[in-house]
Amino acid sequence: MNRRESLTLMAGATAAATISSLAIRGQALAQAPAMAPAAPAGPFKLPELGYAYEALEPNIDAMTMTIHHQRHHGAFITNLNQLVGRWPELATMTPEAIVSDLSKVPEAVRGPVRNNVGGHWNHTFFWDLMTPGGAKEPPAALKTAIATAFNSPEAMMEKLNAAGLGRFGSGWAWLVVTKDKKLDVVSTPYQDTPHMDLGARPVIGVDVWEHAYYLKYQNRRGDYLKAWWNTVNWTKAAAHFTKAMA
Ligand code: MN3
Repeated sequence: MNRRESLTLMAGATAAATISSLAIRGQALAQAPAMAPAAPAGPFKLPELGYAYEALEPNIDAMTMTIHHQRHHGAFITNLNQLVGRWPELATMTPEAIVSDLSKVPEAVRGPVRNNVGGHWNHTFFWDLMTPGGAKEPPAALKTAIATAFNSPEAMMEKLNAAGLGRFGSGWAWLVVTKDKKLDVVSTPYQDTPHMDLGARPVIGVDVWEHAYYLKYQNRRGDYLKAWWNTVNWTKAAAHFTKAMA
C-alpha cells in the first residue's frame, strides 16, 4: 500500500466513524421527546421552530437546539400554564403587552410572570430570528441605519458580541430601537426583555445563557457569539426594525 492509498483508507475510516457517531446522536435525539416533560394543559403552547433541530449545524448543534427548545423553553410554557391559575388575565394578554408594562401585573405574581413571560417572549423571538442559509448581511434600509449608528455592520456585530461577553452570568445581548428611535446595543440580565426597563424594541437578540452554547463551546462564549451570526435571519431583523421605527 502506498502513502496515498493508506491516506484514502484512513479518510474512509474517519468518515465511517463520523457516520456512526451521527447515528448515535440521531438515536439520542429521537429519544429526547420521550424524556421531555408531558405537554401541560393550558393556553400557552411551545411554538414550533421553523426548521429542524440540526438545521443550524455546525454553528449550533442539534442536541443543544433540542434541549434548549424542548426543555428550557418548554419549562417556561409549563410554568405559564400553572401561573394562569394564580392570575387568569395572563391568558388574555399578549406576551408583548405584558413585557411592555409589568406594572399591570399584580405584585403577588409579578416576579414569576416577569421571568416566565420574559423567557417565553425571548425564546420565541430567538428561534424566529435564526434560519439555515440566510442572507449574509442586512437588507439595504437596515444596513444603512446600522452604518449610520455604528459605522458598519461589522462594528455593530463586534459591539453586540462584546455586550454578550460582558454580560456577567446569564442574560441576552441585543440590537434595539430605543424609545427615541435610535439603534443601540444593550444587554439584559436573566430573562428580562429590552421592553421591560429600557422601553426598547428588539431588532436582533442572542441568548448568552450557558445552556445556549455549553455542549459545543463550553466556556468559549466568544466563539459561540461569532458563529451565531451565521444563523441570523436578516430578513426578520429588518422586519423588526421597520416595525420598531413605525
Ligand atoms: Mn435560553
